[in-house]
Amino acid sequence: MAETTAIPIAPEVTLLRGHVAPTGPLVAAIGRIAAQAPFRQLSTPGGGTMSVAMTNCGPWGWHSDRRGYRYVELDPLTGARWPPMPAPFARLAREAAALGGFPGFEPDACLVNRYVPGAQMGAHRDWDELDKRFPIVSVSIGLPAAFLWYGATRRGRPLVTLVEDGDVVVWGGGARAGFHGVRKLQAGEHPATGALRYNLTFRRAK
Ligand code: MD3
Ligand code: FE
Repeated sequence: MAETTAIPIAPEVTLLRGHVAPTGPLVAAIGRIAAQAPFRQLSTPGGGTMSVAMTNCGPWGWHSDRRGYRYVELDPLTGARWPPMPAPFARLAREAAALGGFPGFEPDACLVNRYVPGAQMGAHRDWDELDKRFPIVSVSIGLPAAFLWYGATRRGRPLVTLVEDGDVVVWGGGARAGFHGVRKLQAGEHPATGALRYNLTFRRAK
């Protein structure tokens, strides 16, 4: 959708509202990924369990356990490589990054997050990637959620942006180091996903 409006929500953070429509094909592709690499709730170094369930596709997958956060080539659950990144995923990430001001983005990792009502993501920054010059592209699917943007520190009141099915957020440059999170998902029904929200996070890990 080349006609998408690019809405700057913070310096070097761009919201492409409704960029993906319909999202049904993405949901179908997520189903095929999860058939090979099931969703799981990861442990954190602090000993907690994340409320968001995750899986990955592409050469590198993000993983967390008692030992820390890192990218792995093999799914620790199955011992197999992560499912390949579907060509339409890579194309979507590349085109969205360009619209957000970051041409030439070739992701090698796609983290798939699955939120049930009550699931949330606390303030953090994405910092496990080797080269911080690459942007990050996030695609929201299904139930709406409140994105929280804290910026340079996790203190203070975040900027709140409601993200809905088909919305894409691109951030890079100085915003690459920004703290962000997702507010607790509210219950609801969405035609594409039922009672769920998915988020695809495209990154260049290595
Ligand atoms: C830009 N995932 O997996 S993308 C992650 O919805 C992660 O699952 C989030 O953060 C998710 O590491 C969202 C990141 C994000 C969050 C809030 C923002 C980007 C933002 C708020 C404003 C601008
Ligand atoms: Fe993040």
